[in-house]
Formats: sequence, structure tokens, C-alpha cells
Amino acid sequence: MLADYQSLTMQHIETAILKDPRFLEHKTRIGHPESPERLAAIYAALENNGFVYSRCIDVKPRKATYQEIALNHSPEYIDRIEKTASKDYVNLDPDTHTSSGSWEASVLAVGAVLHGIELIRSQKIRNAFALVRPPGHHAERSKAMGFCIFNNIAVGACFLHNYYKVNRILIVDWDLHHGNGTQNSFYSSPHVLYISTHQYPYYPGTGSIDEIGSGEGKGYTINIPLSGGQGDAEYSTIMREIIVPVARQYCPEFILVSAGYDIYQFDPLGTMNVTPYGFYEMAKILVELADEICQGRILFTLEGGYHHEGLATSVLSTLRALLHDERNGSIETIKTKKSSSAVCRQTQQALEQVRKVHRDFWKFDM
Ligand code: X5A
Ligand code: ZN
Repeated sequence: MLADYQSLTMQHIETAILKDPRFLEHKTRIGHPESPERLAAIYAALENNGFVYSRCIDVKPRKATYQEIALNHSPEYIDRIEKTASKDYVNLDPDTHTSSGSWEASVLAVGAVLHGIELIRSQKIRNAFALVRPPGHHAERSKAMGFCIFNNIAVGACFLHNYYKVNRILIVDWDLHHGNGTQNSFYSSPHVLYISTHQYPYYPGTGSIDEIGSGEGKGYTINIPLSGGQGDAEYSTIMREIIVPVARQYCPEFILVSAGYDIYQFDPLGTMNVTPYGFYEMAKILVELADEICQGRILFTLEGGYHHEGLATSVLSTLRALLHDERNGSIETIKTKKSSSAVCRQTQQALEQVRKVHRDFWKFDM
């Protein structure tokens, strides 16, 4: 009893979730997969799961300042987005448009990542999950793309590098899609190591295995393109065999995760096969990596994920990993059958290729 109580109070100070009803005011047209209902489903699941929710610190995020957003976006582009606030609808890209609440939501989405980083850096919390929309990883310096307006995680990495003088930041991007915007922001920088798994070839088309960075940044972009059909076993193997050994050598001072739930087994946009249990496993590997390498400093930020129930359930199981909750036969995961633990051939070949392409930069047997 006593031990249980102590571990609960200890865990209580560890994980922050950043959420805000204003994220739901970024409205998208009927039938658009990136809808406010996505976050509404996650927020409702949190309310209905007091066990997870009561152990997280609920933080109302601050807004990012103009200057902070300008670390990764051009002033002209920021101004262009700001002007959409007075309009009901502005089309930015074939997949991306605004409503009158989008500017505020976008500034708050960046702010949530920065706020989480500040809380972790000041040791007020151990780790955090920014439950935001719009997502960010497709957004380029001066261009909205693929449902993304500002690149939340890229601004976060710039913020860590410029304001906190952090010189080694690891970004893990497990969204179904390649994070072209994030990759481009740091393509020639050794200060940010970007590692992405993604369905390939697929939207947005980038992320081939031989995109490895340029100049000083050569070796600091690792792309792991996958054919589709990969599930829990494949993703946790990739984490253990590629991401963990590389991270141990890079020794990041902070880990940022582009957590996309469109690799969920029933997501309408992809053909991956990850279950809520798989998200727990993946998150646990990264949380333990952060515990080992950088005093537990890890921040997750929401990218894609379009199956509302799967998204909500999988975010909850991710939070269990952040909270160091070992009871993984939990309510939300027990219903889903674990996929086969054998790793498919295409994945084995892809991993062989990654090791070959990066053999001058990294060892994989650590
Ligand atoms: C954040 C995200 C997907 C864009 C697909 C566009 N974007 N067809 O998952
Ligand atoms: Zn995606």
C-alpha cells in the first residue's frame, strides 16, 4: 500500500499534457480527415480515464511569440498566416486551409511545444505530451503543406538550440508520412539528428534512404522508408536496432518525438499495422532512452492519426509509457491482439540498407 502510494505521488510530478479547447477552433471542411473531432476524442478519453489523467499535470499552453516562430519560418509567411484570422476560409495548399480560429490555434500549437520544453528544462516536470493541432512536420519555412501550418517540432528544436544552447537534439518521427519540413529545416545541421520511419513511396514523396543530410549535417538525417504493413514487431525492432544504438552515440541532450498515429492498424490514410500496445512499446523504448541518456528529457507532440478511437486509445497507452506505468495489460490495450513478433522480410532488408548507407557515420551494435 505504502509503496504504491509513494510511486503514484512520484509519478504525479513527472508528465505534463498540454491541451487547450482553442485547438478545436481550427476548423476544416466537411470530410477533411484532420478535424477537431480528433482532439475532442483524445480529450474525452482522458476525461474518461481518470487513472492516466489524474497522474498527468494538465497545462494550458502559452502562445509562441512572433520572434520564436520566426526561428523556423519567414516573416512574410507568418504575416500571411496572421491575416487569415479575419477570414472564414483561406486555402494554403491542396490539403491545408484555415478558418478564423486557425491562426490562434497554430500559434498555440507552437507555444505548447515551447512551453513543454521550458517546463522540462526547468525540471518542473520530467516529460511531456503536447496534444495539439494543427500538426506540424510537413510545414516548410514559407509553406503550409499536408494539414500543417507551422512546424511545431522544428520551432521547438530551434528554440532549444538558440535559447538554451542545446547542441544535440534528437527528433524521432514515427508518423506514417515523411516529415519533409522538419528534415529540410535541419538538413545541413549536426545539431539536430532527424530519424524518420515512414511509408514510402507515399505522401509527400520525400524521405528516400539516401537522403542523409548535407555538408556539416551529413549523417544527421536518417530515413527508414517502409513498404506498408509494418506493425508492432517491426516498429519496436527498428527502435531497438537503429534508433537506440544511434542515439547512444549521438548522446542527445533532449529528445523530441513527432508522434503520428496514422500508423495505427485501422487508420484511414495508411496501411501500417500498429496497435495501441505497439505505441506503448515504442514510447517506452524512447522514454527509457531519454532516462538513460538525457535525464528523461523527452517531449512528444501530436502529428497525424485519423481513426478517432484508435488515436485516443493509442495516445493513452503512449501516456502510460511517459508515466512509467508498467501495467501494460491495461484497459485500452487488452482488447487489441498483439501482432506477430516475427519481423517481415521487407523490414529486415530496409534495416540492412539503412545500416549500409550510414555505416560511415554510425555503429549499429551498441
Ligand atoms: C500530418 C499528416 C498527412 C497529409 C496527407 C496529405 N499529414 N495527403 O499526417
Ligand atoms: Zn501523417
